[in-house]
Amino acid sequence: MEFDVIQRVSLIDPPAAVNLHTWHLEGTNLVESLKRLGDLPGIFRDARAFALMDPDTVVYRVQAYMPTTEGTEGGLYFGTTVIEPGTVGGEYFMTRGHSHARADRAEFYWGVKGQGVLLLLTPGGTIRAERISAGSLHYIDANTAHRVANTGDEPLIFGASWPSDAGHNYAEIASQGFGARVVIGASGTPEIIVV
Ligand code: M6P
Ligand code: ZN
Repeated sequence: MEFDVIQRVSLIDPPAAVNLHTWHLEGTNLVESLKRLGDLPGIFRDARAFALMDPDTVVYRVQAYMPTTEGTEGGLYFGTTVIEPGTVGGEYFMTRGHSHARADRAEFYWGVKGQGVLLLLTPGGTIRAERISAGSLHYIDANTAHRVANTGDEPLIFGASWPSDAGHNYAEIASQGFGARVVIGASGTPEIIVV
């Protein structure tokens, strides 16, 4: 069979790719950040234990594929976060945690590898916690602050996708805290304590 060719569309490779083993992103428009303990003062409860640890210790890395300018309405971003295993005085390594600058923007997280906890906090002060493991899918509702702790003994990898006009609001959590902490409990397993 023959087609009448009006125009040929060239077939190209997309500008970015995800390595499905490591979830490392490759390509263009990638933004990367690395957080060491020294970048996270005041996040963990035990300030004494924190002060005794090496501030150069890597806590987590983020890679984000940002194909549109930050603030663009209607766009999407895609990210991968790897949190190292460890604790500060028995409190698991975790992300800084944030709400969205445009608070009415939602987000997806999903577990790739390892074990963790997603803490969720509503403006009314309701705290929820979801278990993260390979394949877990987490819908972070609008107006909900979110933070992830690695509760396992290997790196925790999770993916994320959020609107390009969501932005980050770190001030809210910095001033009022998260209301809950993920710690090693008496039995040696993760416990969520309200503080
Ligand atoms: C996910 C996304 C990012 C976020 C990152 C680390 O990849 O939610 O927007 O930056 O986690 O979280 P935080 O910014 O709270 O340190
Ligand atoms: Zn977010």
